[in-house]
Amino acid sequence: MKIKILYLIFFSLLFPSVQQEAYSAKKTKAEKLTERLRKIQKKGYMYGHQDDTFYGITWDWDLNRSDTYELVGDYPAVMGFDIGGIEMGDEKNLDSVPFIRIRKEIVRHHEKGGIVTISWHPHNPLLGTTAWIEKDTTAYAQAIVSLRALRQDNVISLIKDPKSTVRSVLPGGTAHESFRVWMERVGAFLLSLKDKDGEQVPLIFRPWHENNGSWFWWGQDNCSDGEFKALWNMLQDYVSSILPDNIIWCYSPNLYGGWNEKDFMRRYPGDDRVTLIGEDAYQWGGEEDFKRQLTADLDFISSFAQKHDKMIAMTECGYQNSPDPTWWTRVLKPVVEKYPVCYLLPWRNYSKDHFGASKDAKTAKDFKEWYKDKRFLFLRDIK
Ligand code: BMA
Repeated sequence: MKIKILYLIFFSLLFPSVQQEAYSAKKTKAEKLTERLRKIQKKGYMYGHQDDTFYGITWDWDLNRSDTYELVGDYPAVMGFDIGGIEMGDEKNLDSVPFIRIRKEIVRHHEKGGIVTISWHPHNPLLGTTAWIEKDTTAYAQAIVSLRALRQDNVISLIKDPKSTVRSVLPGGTAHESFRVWMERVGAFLLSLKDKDGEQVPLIFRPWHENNGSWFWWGQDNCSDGEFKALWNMLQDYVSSILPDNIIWCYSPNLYGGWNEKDFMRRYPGDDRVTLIGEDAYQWGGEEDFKRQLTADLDFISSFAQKHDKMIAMTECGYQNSPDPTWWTRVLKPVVEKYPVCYLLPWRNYSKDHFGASKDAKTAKDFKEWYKDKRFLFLRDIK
């Protein structure tokens, strides 16, 4: 045994590349992806886009099309996909994209050298309505009417309390068992993401996003901090039990306008549970407000990330149908450039409502200007 060890040491000293190889073979896919992101981050920041190859401003469902490619001649380095609907066993996601196609594009983007990120907008597990609280009013009212007819007063009082949904899926809750089935469906889909060699696709998973707002059933006013963390852990522990190797977990609250340690830590899942800290930051109102809030948040998040050895990204962003032709280079670029942002990912270009770059957007020329910047990275730049 001793001789064997000495022999190994001798050889690895002689051939450091062998040592290197043995070491990198031991790393998980998630660790390799993390290292890759860190390397890329030193070169610049990547462009990402949600649903890039499914539809654009003037087209739907064509194969081999991309608003990004048609504008700048390259694909986004990061592509975002949403699996909302998988929990119901649906064939299509909440935005009508067939899961078969989502799987194909994920694998394709990975095989081309791109980076994949997945979000999940699950239905309300207690009411069966959508992930959004405010969109639920009709369905909610209907549910109450039918429950009254059935004299199910105890269920009515349960669903009237917005805090009951997260509670119901936690262990011991009324919807826990059915939610386990939902998690299994998520797990089965993630498990099915394999490349042509049968290898699991490495990916960034970003559940329970924008949780500091209250528009989703897992949002700020709809569960306690402890319940939120229990929800996070339950999903992460389950998914990690079947896929321990290939997933980077990303925590991405919404634009806050001035995080501080106390507010941020309230729902932060913990250093051992998160690799990437994202923020979803759209400009909905005035430009000055947006810049001020985003700067304040990135100030905090970037220094928090540095202290906690994490990376940061703008996991959703954009200005819907920007009427301002110079929004990219005048508003977003100067803020992004000040921070070690790994990628920025404008949301989808669906019908007439678009967030990402496109030749059909008013901002086309401006985006092409930004594209020329060597630090702005697309698929070819990260291969
Ligand atoms: C939201 C909107 C919705 C969509 C959801 C998931 O921001 O774009 O229309 O269903 O994302 O993609």
